[in-house]
Amino acid sequence: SRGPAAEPTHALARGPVVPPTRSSEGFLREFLRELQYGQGVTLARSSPNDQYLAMARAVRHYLMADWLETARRRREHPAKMVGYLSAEYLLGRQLDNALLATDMVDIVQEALAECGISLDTMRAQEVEPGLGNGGLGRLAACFIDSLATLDVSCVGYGIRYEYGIFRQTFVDGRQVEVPDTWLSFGNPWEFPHPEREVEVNFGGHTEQYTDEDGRERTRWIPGWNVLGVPYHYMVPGYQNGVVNTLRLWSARATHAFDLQIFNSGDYAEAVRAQTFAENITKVLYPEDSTPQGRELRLQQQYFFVACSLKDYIDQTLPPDFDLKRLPDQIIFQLNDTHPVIAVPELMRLLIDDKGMEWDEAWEITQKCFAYTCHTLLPEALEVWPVELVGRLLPRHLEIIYGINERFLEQVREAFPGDELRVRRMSIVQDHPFRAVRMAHLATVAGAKVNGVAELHSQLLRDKLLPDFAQMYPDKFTNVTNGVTPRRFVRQANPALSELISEAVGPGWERDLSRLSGLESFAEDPEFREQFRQAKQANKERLRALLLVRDGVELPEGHLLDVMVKRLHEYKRQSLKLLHVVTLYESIRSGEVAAEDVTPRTVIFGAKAAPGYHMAKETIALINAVAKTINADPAVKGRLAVAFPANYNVTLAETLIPAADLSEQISLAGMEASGTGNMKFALNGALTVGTDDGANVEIRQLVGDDNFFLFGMSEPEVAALHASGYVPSQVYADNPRLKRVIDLIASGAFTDGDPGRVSAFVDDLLYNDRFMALADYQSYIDVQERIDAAYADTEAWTRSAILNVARAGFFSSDRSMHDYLDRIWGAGIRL
Ligand code: Z16
Repeated sequence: SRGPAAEPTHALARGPVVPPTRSSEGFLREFLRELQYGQGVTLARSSPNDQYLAMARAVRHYLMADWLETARRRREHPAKMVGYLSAEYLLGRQLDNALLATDMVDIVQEALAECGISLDTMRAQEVEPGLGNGGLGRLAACFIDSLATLDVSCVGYGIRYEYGIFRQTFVDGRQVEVPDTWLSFGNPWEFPHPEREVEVNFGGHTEQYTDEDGRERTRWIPGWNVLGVPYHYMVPGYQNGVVNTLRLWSARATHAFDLQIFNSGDYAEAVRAQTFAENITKVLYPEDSTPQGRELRLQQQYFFVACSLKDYIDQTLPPDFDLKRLPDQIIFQLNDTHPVIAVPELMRLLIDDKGMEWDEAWEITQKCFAYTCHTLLPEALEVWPVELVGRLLPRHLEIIYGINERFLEQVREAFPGDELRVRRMSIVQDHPFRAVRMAHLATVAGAKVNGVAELHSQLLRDKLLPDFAQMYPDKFTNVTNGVTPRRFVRQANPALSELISEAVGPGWERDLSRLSGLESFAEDPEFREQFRQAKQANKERLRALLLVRDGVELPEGHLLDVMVKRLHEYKRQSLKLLHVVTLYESIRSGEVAAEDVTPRTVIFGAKAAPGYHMAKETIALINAVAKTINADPAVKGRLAVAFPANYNVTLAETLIPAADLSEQISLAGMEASGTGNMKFALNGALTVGTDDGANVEIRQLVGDDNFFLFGMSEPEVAALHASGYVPSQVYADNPRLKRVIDLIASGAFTDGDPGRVSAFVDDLLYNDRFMALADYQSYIDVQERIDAAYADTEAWTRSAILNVARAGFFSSDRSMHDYLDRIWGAGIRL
């Protein structure tokens, strides 16, 4: 039961939650109380960490009344809720976000100044929660931000990894991973709720039994279990008094387990069991766009969805709730296949725990889930070996078989005699090994299936899941990704934000379509000058950061050319590197005079999955090339390469606003959407890109004159594949490309050692799965056009402003409206 034992008698105890006074003195009081009573130190004796923790908690106070009020409102006026199920949330730092949401920056700055503390020092204390890999995790963070800003009822469910995405370091230019100990200095942004723990079962077997009503039923006799403890995070809307909740689960050993072993007298065994249980949420799998088929990962997936469903059904819904009405109350959005085991889990809950019949349970389940696919790489779709699922989740495997049997019956009915189709569509594959295809399960169970950009959704229908699109044409839809303008424009780019506010008036952060009001300012020379000054200020900010962060000294006055994203072959950092070496080689060989070259600094940022060999080779080569180029007086002042280690959300916030050129050069048909591409355009960088993912929509919106398109289109890629692609032929036929590859292969960048580059070079020449060589000449040509275009400062600035003016579509608020219209449906209150 909740609440006090007796009615409170004092007025203070009855009254509503009173937020602290919104003034610098009010904040100072909260801060000092937290410092003295919370941290137990005086200001004079406090460390920067003490100060940071105290001030973060003080900021938290200003959100608390809204959080409690939002929760009360949602309880008392229950509307349909979005349960966002995601194994990753790449949140980025929380302090600035909270200050912006509460509009407290000035107040806090003033209060801290009275204590001799700088807000920037406090900002720098925070270690960002890196509970995600890249695009997918950051998208989840943007979406929950937007839902709070739109006042949509949403709970984000996920995993509180003790170690997030690894910290990347370079040793002799090679990537070395260091654990991300983000919790080691304390986390002021989380609220543990051990009293809301839930039990999660694993292993064991199933058995048939006859219940009191004489019905034949199945029950699961688990082999072991763990506890899930929820940690709550505030998700504030933008200055609207709404605070939603992110609920991340942490694994603990069960008490029963402890006690049992303790009673057996084996203390060491009891501690081992504890460690075993807590391993489940120990670490984030550092894979982006490629699945890791490890047992612990399936444990993580089941762990967090089982916790989330149980929490929702048993703790969030009223006790007497009629589960037939579940689809009126909740839609679970499946962020990729990672949470798809929630489908058989809901079936199990409804049938085994709540006593429902299969057909009724299935009807409900099909209305409660929708699935977002984020990839096109066939090997990136998760499959779980039947043997593993059967051992870890025997009841779920039975249910999956049950779903599949009924589904395949429908396929046979719709397409009689087409057994090949049946095999293609089956949720359970036989070859190359027996396994559950999670994307098929999600597609069969989901009320809707969406891709993340127009092109991606089309290819999803036509290439990845064509049989399903044919059978369920109405299931498939598109929602183009978006990014939150609060973090990625307002917070990351104060200089540009001020200009925007002056031009279009305040409030654009909430309605990004209003950026179109900038359109006419592109023709105003004075505005263009101010725009350039803002870009310049951002470059200086980046310069200062890279100097202290990485000891890197950026040259001044250069075109800043930025490629930041996970290291993946399909994204083609290799192609960018070929361009860099081409520039270098053409100056060195005297083909072009150094003074005729547009000065350019190329910045890379990329983490490689620790087990991804080719990606790590590429990182080593980028660092080797950078070292050579930066030390060569022949190109000094004309070409520089920087590769700051450990690209993350925090670095992105300084890097993206400073960029002139955004590199989005994946092989067409490979990048589902991209979201970095949107952040750059919104910050006034021009894109050089292929016709891939959301680049297509960016180009359509900003216009061909303000976008540098190059490379094959997706149909051209398919045609080249079909006709047989021979990269070594491309190399042999293009003298310039040959010179560049030969230079790399000679060891010119690796102290004369060709052995250190042979894996990279051999792959390009004899494999080149993502056709970097096929797009090479087109890429070099477009980069030459870029050099010329950048020299025309006024025209470049006009294009940059038009990028900002025309990119308002890429707000994640718009994405949320699309989910509401196309997927989540009526019942969700706006
Ligand atoms: C991921 O970050 C993405 C796809 C995926 O299957 C798995 C992970 Cl961890 C990315 C896509 O590669 C990217 O194109 C897209 O913009 C992003 O997800 C968000 O949809």
